[in-house]
Amino acid sequence: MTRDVDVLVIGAGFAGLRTLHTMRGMGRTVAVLEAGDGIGGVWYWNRYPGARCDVESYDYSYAFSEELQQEWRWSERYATQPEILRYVEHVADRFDLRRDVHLGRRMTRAEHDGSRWRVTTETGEEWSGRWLVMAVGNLSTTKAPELPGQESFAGEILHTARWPHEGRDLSGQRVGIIGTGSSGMQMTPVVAREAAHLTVFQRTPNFSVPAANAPIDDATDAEVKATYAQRREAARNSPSGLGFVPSRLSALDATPEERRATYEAAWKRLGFGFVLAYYDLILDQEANDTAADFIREKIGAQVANAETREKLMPRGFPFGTKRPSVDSDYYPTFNRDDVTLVDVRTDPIERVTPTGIATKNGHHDLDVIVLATGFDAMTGSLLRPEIVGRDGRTLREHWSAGPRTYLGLFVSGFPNLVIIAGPGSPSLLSNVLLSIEQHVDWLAELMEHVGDGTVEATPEAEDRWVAHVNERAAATLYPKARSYYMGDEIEGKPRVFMPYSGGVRGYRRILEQVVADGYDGLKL
Ligand code: NA7
Repeated sequence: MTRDVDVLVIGAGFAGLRTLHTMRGMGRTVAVLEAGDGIGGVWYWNRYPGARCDVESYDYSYAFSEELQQEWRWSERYATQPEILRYVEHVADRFDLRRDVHLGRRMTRAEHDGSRWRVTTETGEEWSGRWLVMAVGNLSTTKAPELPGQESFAGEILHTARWPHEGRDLSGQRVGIIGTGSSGMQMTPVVAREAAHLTVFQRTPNFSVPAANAPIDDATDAEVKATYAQRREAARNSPSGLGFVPSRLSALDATPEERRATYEAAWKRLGFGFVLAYYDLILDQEANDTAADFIREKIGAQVANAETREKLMPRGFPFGTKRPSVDSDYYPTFNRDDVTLVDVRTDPIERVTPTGIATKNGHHDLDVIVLATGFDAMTGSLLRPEIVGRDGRTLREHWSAGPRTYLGLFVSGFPNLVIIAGPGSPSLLSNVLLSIEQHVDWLAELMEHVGDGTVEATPEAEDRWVAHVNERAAATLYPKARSYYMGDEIEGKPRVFMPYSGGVRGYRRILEQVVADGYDGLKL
């Protein structure tokens, strides 16, 4: 038996739940299919010790309900995973969302039959919807390298994004962490405090800036809430969707003393926003070098041992072009006697043994190996199921040379298929929660406009948009780094810059213009 709804949403994270709430409010029938056994998406799965958001809590939260944002009390500047999951659960209950969320349903196939999307789940259920909204997240399909000999390991191998729900006590254990992206960097200090010994296997040292995390006191909370509307408006008008005012100054126009003062202030306070300390840090190599030098100096000052310090130095790519981490005490952790750093570029992992990891230069005894190796970013969860559009063409075929979208939302040949915060939109380069809400609101308006009609991007509009996304990226330093923005995280993945780098504000103007031009680029 097929269950029919108007809007079929895939994924019950922040994007899927917001889509459900809004579309239901418009009188549409909605069903959300979620692979996991709980809601929350990335915050349901990523339960490793130390997991936290790198966007401030007040910005990484829904803006659609004034009551919600007034009544929820965040405890820290950067919320931990358990707190964010509690928030998601609260939202689901408060807006009665759960009755339309169907857990444990992984979509394996979707085919457009000329008027509806026919969806099959792993459990063999069939669903259909006039609209298919992919709210699957940018970092949700995990990447776990197959290490030679890993089946022989007598201990446990865990992935940060598939952490056991009952938790895992690491006290007294010898732990190895492979990977030093945000997950590895967040985990390292927390695990070091607990474990008997920690070995960090690093491939590329990345830039990281301090989170300057702190509890939120009542006065701050009251102040933010009294002016929340302005904060949200500032975020919508910013390049990244973060709630502070970005600089309009060039790093190269400042004197060395002025620059240092700016960087010192940014270092203490801005977290991820350090990238915006000057507007040209991501556009100009010389400007970028001034920030990169400053950060290297700061990293160096935190690490006592000269050899370890050198291994931790990010070099060879501009600051910010590979997503920087926002850390709490990552670097000083390497001053501990019970923490070892292995640089796998000079001392590569050769194999996993029953008792640990053998590298070229030695053996590391381990009870637990943690893969903090990240994700098949941006396209992984969109290409894993088979999605078949008009004329039997699959999304995999259509995207064989990299993702192709119009506005990051639509794909030509795939009527009424919508991707929330997809490739070609600000997505991972923005406060993704703000980008999600922007997409859902814009989509709601479009759906009101077309009623029972169909929407599809024209091939010309898609070509134009892909060219525009590439042109914007080419004007930045992003392509200079090997990063998941460029598809470098997976061998053989087409090397194209996937998010839209024109900024949240610029992108919003484009969306507004598309509407003003009668939904230019869309066949209605
Ligand atoms: P990331 O940022 O993709 O980091 C993955 C890390 O794992 C990175 O340091 C990789 O090194 C390393 N890695 C991946 N494969 C290997 C192998 N085979 N051997 C050694 N090291 C490897 O994922 P995260 O989960 O940390 O963070 C994801 C996002 O979550 C983050 O950007 C924030 O937006 C929040 P590499 O750099 O590829 O050399």
